[in-house]
Amino acid sequence: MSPPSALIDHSTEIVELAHKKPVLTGPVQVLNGPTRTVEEIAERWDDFKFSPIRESQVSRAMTRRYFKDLDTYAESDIVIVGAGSCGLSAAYMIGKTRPDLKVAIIEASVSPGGGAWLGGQLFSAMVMRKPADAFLREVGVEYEDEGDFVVVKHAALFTSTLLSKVIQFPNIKLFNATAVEDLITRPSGGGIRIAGVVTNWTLVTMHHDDQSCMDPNTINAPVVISTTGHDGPFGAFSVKRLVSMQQIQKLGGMRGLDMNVAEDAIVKGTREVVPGLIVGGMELSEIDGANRMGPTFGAMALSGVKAAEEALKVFEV
Ligand code: 48N
Repeated sequence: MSPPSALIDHSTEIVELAHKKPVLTGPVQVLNGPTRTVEEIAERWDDFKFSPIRESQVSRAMTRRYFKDLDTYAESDIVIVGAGSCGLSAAYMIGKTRPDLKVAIIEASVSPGGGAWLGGQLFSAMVMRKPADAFLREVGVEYEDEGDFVVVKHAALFTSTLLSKVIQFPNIKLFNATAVEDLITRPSGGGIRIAGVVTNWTLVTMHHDDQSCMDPNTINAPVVISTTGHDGPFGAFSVKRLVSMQQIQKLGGMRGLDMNVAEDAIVKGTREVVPGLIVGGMELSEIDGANRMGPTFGAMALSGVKAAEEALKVFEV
C-alpha cells in the first residue's frame, strides 16, 4: 500500500526519475531499399509515381508515435512551459548536458518560437548584446559583430536553428498546440511544491467557457521551468496561477523599457520562485516588476541557460 501522496518523499521521486535510462529513439529503418536522389527523380517526371500507401498507415504512423510519447513523458524529469527563445535555450542546455533526463516542452502555439521570429516592429534582424554572442556560437548561428552587440541577419535564423537542435535531442519531446492550463502541486513545508503540469489541446483550453467540461491531461515532473512570456492572452501563465493559488501576493507587473536595466535583471533574477518552479525570460518581468528590454534577445538566451542550470541542480547526485 503506497503512502498517502502528502507523505511521498520527493527526493526519492527525484532520485528515481533522475536515473532513468536515456530516452533514445530507435535507428532509422529503410525497409524498401535506398531511395533515389532528387536529381534522379527530376530526370524522369514522365513516369514519376509515389510508393503506394493506405490512409490508415499514415494515421497509425502518427498516432502510434504520439501516444508512445505521451506514455513516455507522462513521467518527465523536467517540463518546460513555453517554447520561446528562453524556453528553447533552456531546453538546448539541458538536452546537451543531461541526455539521461526526459524533458517535455509544452507549447500552446502550433508554431514554437514565441516572439523570436522577428526583431522589433516586425523587422527581421535580431540584436543580441554581448556576451550573449557566446550562445550564438554555441548553437552555430552566424552574426555580424558591431562591437558591444551582434546582429543575426534574420531572427528566424536564430529561432529555427535553435528549435531544430532542440527537437533533435532524443531525450526531449516538443508537445506543441498544447497548453499548460494548471500546475500539479504537492503539500510541502506548510506551502506547496510544483510537481508537474496540467495540459490540454490549446483549442480546448481556449473554449472551456463555451463547452461542457473537457478535462485535461497531466505530466508529472519534479521540476518545471516556466517561460511563458510577458502578460498577454497566454503569457505569464504560471506566475498568474501562483497568485490565484495565493502562493504569491501579487505580480510586480512588467515596467517600462530600459534595455540596460532589463536584460541584466532578467538574467540575474532567473530562479526557482516556489519549490519545483523555475521562472525565466519575460514571464519573470511580470513577477519581479522588471523593466522590459524591447527588441534585444540576449537576456532570453542567457536566462534560458541560467534556468537550465537551476533545474539541473535538482538532479545533481
Ligand atoms: O517569446 P515568448 O513570449 O517569451 P520568452 O520569455 O521566451 O521571450 C520573450 C521575448 O520574445 C520578448 O518578449 C522580447 C525580448 N521583447 C521584450 C519586450 O520588451 O517586449 O514565448 C513564450 C511562449 C510562447 O510561444 C507562448 O505560446 C507559450 O510560451 N505559452 C504557453 N505554452 C504553453 N502553455 C501556456 N500556458 C503558455 N503560455 C504561453
